[in-house]
Amino acid sequence: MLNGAVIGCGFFARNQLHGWQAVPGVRILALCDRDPVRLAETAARFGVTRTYADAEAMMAAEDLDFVDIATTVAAHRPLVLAAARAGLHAICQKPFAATMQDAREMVASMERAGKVLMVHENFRWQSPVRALLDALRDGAVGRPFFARFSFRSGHDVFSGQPYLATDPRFIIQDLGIHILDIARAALGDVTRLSASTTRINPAIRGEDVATILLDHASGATSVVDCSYATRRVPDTFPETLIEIDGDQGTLRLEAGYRLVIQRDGGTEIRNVSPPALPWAERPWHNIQESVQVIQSHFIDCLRNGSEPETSGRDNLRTLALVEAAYASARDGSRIAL
Ligand code: NAD
Ligand code: 89V
Repeated sequence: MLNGAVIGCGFFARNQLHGWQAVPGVRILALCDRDPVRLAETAARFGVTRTYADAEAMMAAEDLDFVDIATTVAAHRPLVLAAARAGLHAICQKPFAATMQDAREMVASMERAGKVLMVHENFRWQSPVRALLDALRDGAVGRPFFARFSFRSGHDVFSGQPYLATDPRFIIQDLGIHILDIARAALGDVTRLSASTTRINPAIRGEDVATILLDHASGATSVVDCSYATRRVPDTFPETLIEIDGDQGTLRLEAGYRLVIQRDGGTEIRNVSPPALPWAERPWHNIQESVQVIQSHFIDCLRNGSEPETSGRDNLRTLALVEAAYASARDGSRIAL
């Protein structure tokens, strides 16, 4: 049995707590939040009796194997460093760190401690995205030379996550980070990038539209386009729509979780809808299922000693794309990675 604790009992943590209940051989022993009301409510809802306001006190007092950090980004660095000092494995929510320097320090501290660090970068673990990646890796379209990774919605994300309306950075840091990570998972690392951003919603502080052009080391080009200002019916939140052109055919992940593979004059259409887990709420069920999938991956890695696909070290490259996109949008430059 592996013992874990969840730090941060806010909007998203309930998905992580539901997820843990379904991962065999794991038990969440303790919860931590600085907010006593959220802590008590979450403890009661998930039947966790051991609760703490202070994460380091919890790490010292409990017999833990890992911590699951579900706070917003400002607390990620101190909590990962504390986990390293306590000799615990850690999962940390995205965005992994506020700066590249912090991120490198977090990765180095866990490597020195000899502990596993995974970033909760769950979009590439969504089962529809996974179906597309599997088809691509199986050679369904040959060598990919172009792709578009698109997330456009008018869904009200601010009511559940009010900080998204007030943070100076919005869509690239919160959502684009996931889509850039999917682009990396599909086409590999990026050598050059340029980006344009704008803000359509006058009631928020950061950018809510971003268009990013990527050159991949493989020679492929891709576009990552994100918007929370798009009025469309039906709204596709929270689907990432993907098109990939290869030298042998095309792959499309279309609205409604339809995977379309065209090759040699033929068309194959697969329904790759994610299962709606018993605790899930539509339309979030796609994201919610991926939480359970990424948690299972983390536990598999702890058991077999392998590095998670979305490890802290891997995530440095996704985070670098976020930083480069903001830099490019600021001054119009094309950035070499
Ligand atoms: P939230 O503000 O609702 O919850 C964060 C909680 O952490 C709060 O209750 C706060 O009191 C607590 N906290 C902060 N610092 C702490 C500390 N040092 N010690 C103990 N408790 C502390 O935030 P949220 O919307 O749940 O988002 C949390 C993270 O999850 C963010 O980084 C967000 O980007 C990410 N997120 C990820 C996904 C995904 O699909 N991967 C979806 C939504 C949110
Ligand atoms: O996944 C996320 O990080 C969320 C949302 C899908 C709303 O952008 O914040």
